[in-house]
Amino acid sequence: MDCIFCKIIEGSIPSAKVFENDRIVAFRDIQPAAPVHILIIPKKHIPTMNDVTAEDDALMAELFAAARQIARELGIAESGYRLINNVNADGGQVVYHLHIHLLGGAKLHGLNG
Ligand code: DGP
Repeated sequence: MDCIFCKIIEGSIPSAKVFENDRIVAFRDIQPAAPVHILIIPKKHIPTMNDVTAEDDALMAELFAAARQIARELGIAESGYRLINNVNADGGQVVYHLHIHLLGGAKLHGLNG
């Protein structure tokens, strides 16, 4: 499958991983938009949020649990952070493997900030 994030999961493309278990991996974004910029992804190839089904409920909850844990471990839980999921063209999605951006480490502006 020609998916860059699947290649990161299988290890054929290197990444700076900060979290991994049997279902999820998280790694540093190659084009950081903030001092802390982590991508949290399911190992299951789900192209977009539109493709999530009820059978993925536990997996989605686990993605957010991983986000909370990573934010704590990287020391930004209390100062604050932002979670973003871009969907399709108008949402700015570039990589079609579901991912949550975890951004923090500085005061973020825009989107009511
Ligand atoms: P989005 O626009 O939401 O699809 O975000 C895709 C993000 O993926 C973007 O911030 C850059 C990042 N990215 C793309 N290719 C790679 C890669 O090979 N390695 C890493 N670490 N990040 C990547």
